Amino acid sequence: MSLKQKDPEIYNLIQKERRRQTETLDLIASENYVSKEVLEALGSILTNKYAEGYPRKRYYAGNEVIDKIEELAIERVQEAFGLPLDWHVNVQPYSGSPANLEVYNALLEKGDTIMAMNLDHGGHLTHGSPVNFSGKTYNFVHYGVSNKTGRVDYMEVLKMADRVNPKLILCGYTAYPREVDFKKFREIADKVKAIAMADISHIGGLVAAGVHPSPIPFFDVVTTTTHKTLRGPRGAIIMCKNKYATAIDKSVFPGMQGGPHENAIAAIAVTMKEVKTSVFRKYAEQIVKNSKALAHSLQGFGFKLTSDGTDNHLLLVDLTNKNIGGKDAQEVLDKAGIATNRSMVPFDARKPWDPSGIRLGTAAVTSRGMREKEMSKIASWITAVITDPNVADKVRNEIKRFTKNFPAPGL
Ligand code: DSN
Repeated sequence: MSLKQKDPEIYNLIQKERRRQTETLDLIASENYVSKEVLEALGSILTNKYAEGYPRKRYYAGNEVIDKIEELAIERVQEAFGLPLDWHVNVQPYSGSPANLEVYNALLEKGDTIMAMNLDHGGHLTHGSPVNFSGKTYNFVHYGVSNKTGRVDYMEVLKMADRVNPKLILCGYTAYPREVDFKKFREIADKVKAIAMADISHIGGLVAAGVHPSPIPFFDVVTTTTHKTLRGPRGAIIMCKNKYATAIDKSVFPGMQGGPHENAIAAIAVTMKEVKTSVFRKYAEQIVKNSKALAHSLQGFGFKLTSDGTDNHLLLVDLTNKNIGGKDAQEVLDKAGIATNRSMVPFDARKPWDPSGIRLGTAAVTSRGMREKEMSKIASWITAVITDPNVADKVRNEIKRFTKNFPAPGL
């Protein structure tokens, strides 16, 4: 029996969501469309299997095939990220938040000092927010961006590191539009003998494709989710130098997780095969071209961007000169068929529930084959809707017609 026959309620809701994803523009910087092959692996019978442990050392019977799948996923991650031989991979974290907590749990004691980016300047909840387990357990000290350039001020980071003597320096952002100088972070970490950890969840696909510099030559531990620019299933990977491998593996299982989701791990393997292709490299290059084109067009329409532009897949629009807050902007754009998310901007005078900015990303629309020309069209729709919210319904109809020419993968 099909899902449609057996559970029409859920089937119909999935169809409704499919329609929404098809007929709207997804500019949420952390979202993407997976291929139908990734979906196939994710929806496979692998979800039936318990495989607590690691390949060749499981606590349940019947894992011969599962071992091969997990080993293949690990091998493909090594190839996709060009990992040196003395690096180790764990593909079991359920998602980015557990992956980060698993690394802290492996390498730190409660109360240890970690330096990370301020959440309001583009950090993440698991980078020491006081409402998150990370902030409640460790002593996070936050650096931010310069109020002049909107970029990380490496001199300030160095001074802070000297002052607070962190055990770990974390470099990784959810709303930072500029290239990260991983070498500089390494130099700072070396000066204070800290572990250097990068969370490349947002830029993972750009790093694997060589479109953004990689932290791997300089860092000790790297985490990434697999569903943003990497365009894979929801999940995460921890990559680390061999000397941290045992502690990290133990922290993932049995420390913080039980049975790994082997259907997701198979889908990660499929993703990594896609990532290693020249088609993916071109895709990653186009993401950045599209981001720059969108930034350029929006600036032409008078929008202010933090750091004055972008080097990666995202841009952060500061709406303070536009007579609209981030919450209302997100809502009216959503009504017009443009999905974005509101975001704090550095030194924001407003609060997270209704901040001054919106964050835009080009990974998903680039997956639909859109290019620079389409970015300028999108910028003019954004401008029209922000200037006069009454045009939202008209724009929604235009976007519905427009998206027909750009079928989304997997839909
Ligand atoms: N929620 C993700 C994002 O939107 O950036 C990060 O976890």
